[in-house]
Amino acid sequence: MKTLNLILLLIVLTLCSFGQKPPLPADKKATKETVILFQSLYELKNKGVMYGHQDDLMYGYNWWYEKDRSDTKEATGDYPAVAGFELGHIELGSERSLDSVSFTQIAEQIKLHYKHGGVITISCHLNNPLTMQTGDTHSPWPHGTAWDVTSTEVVSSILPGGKYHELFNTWLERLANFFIGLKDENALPIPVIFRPFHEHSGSFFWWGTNICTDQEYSALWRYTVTFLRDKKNIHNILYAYNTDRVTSLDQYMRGYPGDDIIDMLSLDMYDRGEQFGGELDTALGFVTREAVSRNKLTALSETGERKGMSNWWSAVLLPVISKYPVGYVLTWRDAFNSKFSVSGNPIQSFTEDFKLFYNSPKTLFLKEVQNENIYRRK
Ligand code: BMA
Repeated sequence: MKTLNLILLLIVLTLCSFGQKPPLPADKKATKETVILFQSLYELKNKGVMYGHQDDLMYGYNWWYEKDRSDTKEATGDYPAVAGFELGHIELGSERSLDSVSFTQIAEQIKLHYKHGGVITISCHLNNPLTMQTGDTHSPWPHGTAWDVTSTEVVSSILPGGKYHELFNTWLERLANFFIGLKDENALPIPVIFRPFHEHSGSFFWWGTNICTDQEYSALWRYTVTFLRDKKNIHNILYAYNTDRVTSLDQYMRGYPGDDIIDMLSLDMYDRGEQFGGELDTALGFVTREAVSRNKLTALSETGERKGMSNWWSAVLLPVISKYPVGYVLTWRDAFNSKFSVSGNPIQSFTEDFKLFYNSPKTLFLKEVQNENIYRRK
């Protein structure tokens, strides 16, 4: 009898899976290429973890703007599958980002990486729209920056009805223009993963957990997406929700703007001590489970270590990320002067170990992702 029940159950499950439609992005008007990217990444996360690196294509430990150069490629012979870019200061109408990279160069590298079949992810450390207007302009850093957490009124001041709402709209217009400008050789919009207002569980940015309420945070997200998607008609963006280190799903979901807004559940977690492996294991466990149950993508969107552990890639990071369907893992930028590097990205110091990580069948770099043809090009 038991065997019969089991067989019946298997038949039902098989029939159900035949009828299952592949998941779709939150934006119902997402472009064809954006839908394809979303669905490819949804599948690929069960095959392996893509490696990503912030600003990899524009500068490295000891170089700046050299055609085709990349620290990842120098260590492994291949580019990262995921290229990370930063748009902070685009809101000000500046020509260069807060990391001194020209936006023209950023757009060019995005186009090139897309042409090569890689994935693009974009972060944005927006200035503080409220404190920027006030106070002593000679105040020391972080006055007026994303890291200025001296006021808890910032988010409410830019939402509809707030004193700086119009200013925020101007900022969103500038962001929108950048996204609209991302076109491929056939003038089709390039799909990107956008991760604004990141690390909400921390309180080190003006949108952080103790700096605004969860309702304000959610409203900020909803307003931003509605502006870009519905007002500006931009449909080539997959939106990534993100927190810093968390110890429970409840903490992770505080301020979540909703499944109709978000495409990816991502986590940032840097190695800050012995507990890291265990904490990452727990957090990736509940974040990826929740993502799969909501048909969303996943990523460990920032990680790194600063203690100088020579086998961190192979012995700490790899065993944990291999356990879960993590779409990509990204280490932060190699700031131009290595001694000044705040990225915690140990490629350069521990190249041999990074090669072990690269050679693992679990990790995917650009060539492997090209073979997967994630944009389904003919
Ligand atoms: C931070 C640091 C900063 C940088 C910012 C945006 O984590 O790397 O130096 O300005 O990211 O890229």
